[in-house]
Amino acid sequence: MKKSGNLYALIESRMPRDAAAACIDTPDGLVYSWHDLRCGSARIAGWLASLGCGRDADGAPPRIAVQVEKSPEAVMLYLAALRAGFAYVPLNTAYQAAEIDYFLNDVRPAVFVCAPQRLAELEPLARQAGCARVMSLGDGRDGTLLEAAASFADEFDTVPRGGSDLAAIVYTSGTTGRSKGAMLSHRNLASNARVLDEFWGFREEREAGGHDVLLHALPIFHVHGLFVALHAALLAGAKMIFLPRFDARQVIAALPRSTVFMGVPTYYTRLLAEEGLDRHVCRHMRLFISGSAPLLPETFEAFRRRTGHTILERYGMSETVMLVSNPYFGTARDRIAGTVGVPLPGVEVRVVRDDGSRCNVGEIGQVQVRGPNVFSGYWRMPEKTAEEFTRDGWFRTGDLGCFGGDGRPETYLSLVGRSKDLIISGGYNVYPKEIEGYIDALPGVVESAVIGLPHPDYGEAVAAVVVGDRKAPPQPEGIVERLRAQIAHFKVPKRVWLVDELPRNSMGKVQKNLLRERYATAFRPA
Ligand code: MLC
Repeated sequence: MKKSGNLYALIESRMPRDAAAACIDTPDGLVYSWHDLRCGSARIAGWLASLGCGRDADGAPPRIAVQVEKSPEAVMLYLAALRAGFAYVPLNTAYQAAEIDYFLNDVRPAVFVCAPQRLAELEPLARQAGCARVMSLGDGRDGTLLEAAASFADEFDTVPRGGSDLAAIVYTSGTTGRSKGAMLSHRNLASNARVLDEFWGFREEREAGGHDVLLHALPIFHVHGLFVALHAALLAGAKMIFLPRFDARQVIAALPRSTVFMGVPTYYTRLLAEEGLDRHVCRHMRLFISGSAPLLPETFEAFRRRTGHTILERYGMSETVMLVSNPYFGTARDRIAGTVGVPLPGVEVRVVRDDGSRCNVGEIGQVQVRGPNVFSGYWRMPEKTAEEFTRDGWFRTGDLGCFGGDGRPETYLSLVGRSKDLIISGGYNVYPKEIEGYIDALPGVVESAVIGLPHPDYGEAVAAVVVGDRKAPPQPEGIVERLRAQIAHFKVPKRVWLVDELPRNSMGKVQKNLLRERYATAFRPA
């Protein structure tokens, strides 16, 4: 029989022989075994399969959109979606109704699962978007989904899928203001998970008889927490200490029982702010990984001094999962601050000039990527997809960088900026264009410019410079209040300034660089 390309088949093949072994530990003392994970996901997959949802006319598998709090049952739901052949669409728990409405109308899911307390608000939106089944799942093993799944068998024959079949759609905010769904296949996810298993030493640890324990503190609605951290643990057959959210003290309390930790730079700066972080609590750790935003060399150095551990920085994005990483094997000196490391095995990365020719060592250009990890395109946006790929099949990441330079090895990539206007706040991507659209629609606003400014906690924070109507100007507090009623709070500017006009160049383009200079020290004093 041909081997299924379903990612779950790979995950299942790696589960420890001892199915009673612990797979997930929660802070409230619950322990889920691998057997629990398999049976729980089988029951939900059984329920999903019983709905009889087929593919769309264009061959797209049915979608399941999910906006739930982090819990072991949410992991089961993700695995169940893979097993039943659905494409999984995770949604940030911070999204408000208008944002959810957009995603549901764009992705047209057959099933929508949300938190029990949001069911009354979101169910009508989902129904209007043509969604036949709206269920709830809480973080205390509550909600209608588990009730519905309870009567299904705890065995399920995973639906065979080809490697190129769609496994997940991850929404990334759009440069034009409209979010785009990055389509990831079973092969994209499986190839990346296999590569990381080797590259970050999980395999070596396993084969040497070690027992990795992943301290999982990331949200599971983004690539980092879902596909990088979760897949790493599942493929390694490693236990996870599963924290519902990042809390620096809770992480420090769990570190002595852990071997691997993954986080965004904000996690590391917050850990460093705690006295309890020292070499002793890290004594069983073998690896700290950072990604999703630039890690400042100060943080890298301070962490090394305090804990004796050298953070491994890597580079990824929703469209490509992981593409470049500092090495795990070798000496600590091989992990170089200010670089994101070398292309992962099987992944090709190039830095090119505007005319497409390759840059020299140390020369800054556009970073492009090709490989089995790279997504196939944006959900039902063929023009956008075409724009983001070169004719010879390389994906334009939108990041600017260089190989080598400043005495660094020429195989190491450093990122130095972005060609797309993007803010990364605490590891969340925020596209100024989207926020400007909301601000410009407010009464009394003539126009606005949204910028990212250095911030001690979030790395960058969202801020807005607004030109108001001279006769009836808006108040900055009023703008913030109105935005908070409409969009996820992490996207709402932390500061708003009213100005008479925005600086423009001779072409009429707003000079955001001048605004970033003018307000540079607003959050982070010089
Ligand atoms: C929360 N808030 C933020 C924020 N997170 N504001 C700006 N930026 C952020 N990142 C705001 C909330 O809106 C809220 O505002 C207030 O802070 C408190 O909310 P909270 O949920 O209690 O916040 P906190 O626990 O402090 O969260 C901060 C954080 C979190 C850093 C722990 O943002 C986080 O876990 N970030 C990780 C993001 C992540 O996983 N990124 C991976 C993307 S994948 P108010 O006004 O309501 O009080 C990717 C690809 C790759 O990029 O390579 O990995």
